[in-house]
Amino acid sequence: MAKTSIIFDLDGVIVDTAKFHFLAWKNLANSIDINFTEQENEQLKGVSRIKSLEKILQWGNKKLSQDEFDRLMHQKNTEYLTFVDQMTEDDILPEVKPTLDFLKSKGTPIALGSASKNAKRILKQVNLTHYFDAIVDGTVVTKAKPDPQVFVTAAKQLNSKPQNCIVFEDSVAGVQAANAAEMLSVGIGKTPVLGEANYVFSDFTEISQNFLEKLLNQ
Ligand code: B16
Ligand code: MG
Repeated sequence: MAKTSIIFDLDGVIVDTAKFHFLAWKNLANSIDINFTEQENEQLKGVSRIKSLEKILQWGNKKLSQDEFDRLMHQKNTEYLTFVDQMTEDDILPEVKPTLDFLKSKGTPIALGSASKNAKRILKQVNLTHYFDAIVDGTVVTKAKPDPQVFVTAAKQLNSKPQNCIVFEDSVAGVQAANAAEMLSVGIGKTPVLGEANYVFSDFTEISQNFLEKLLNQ
């Protein structure tokens, strides 16, 4: 039987950096007189930095020169990184580390599939880098989720066929990307939002070793 590989999204699955993205985007939007709510932030989950700023400008009905656009992207990321650089292992979401330990103990190939250009910095900050056999992030991918590129690339790097990969994702676009890659998708979040996933759990405290074992053996 072919070995099952697991691909983890980062933000919202391994760590909750969404709250830092929200603060940094809110400050930036407010600085150019655009109101920015938590509901709007939901729509930025899994979305690249460029696309996020494009959406915020659209909501605020604003057009900017390329120079100004680049300057604001840089400003947002600088503020975001001040939060990231204060993260510790305590910021790893509940039961994620035991899950990684369990998968390692079974010899499961593990990859990261994230839209973030800061993914490696975040994994290092919370001491999780050594769990990953492949890291595919926003510095590598050219097509944003829901395009399957990020997960297809991760599978290739693990020498796995897509049909043997399972993706853990918290965003709608990410679940769609996993489905488009013909991988089994496990949504982390709320069922009404992630209804397209094969399975949905609120978080890793709801995922038993029994269930993981079944996934690995199917
Ligand atoms: P950066 P994921 C995504 O991470 C975030 O969900 C999304 O809100 C963010 O805009 C994107 O990364 C890009 O992040 O600005 O750090 O390059 O969920 O794909 O791990
Ligand atoms: Mg995510």
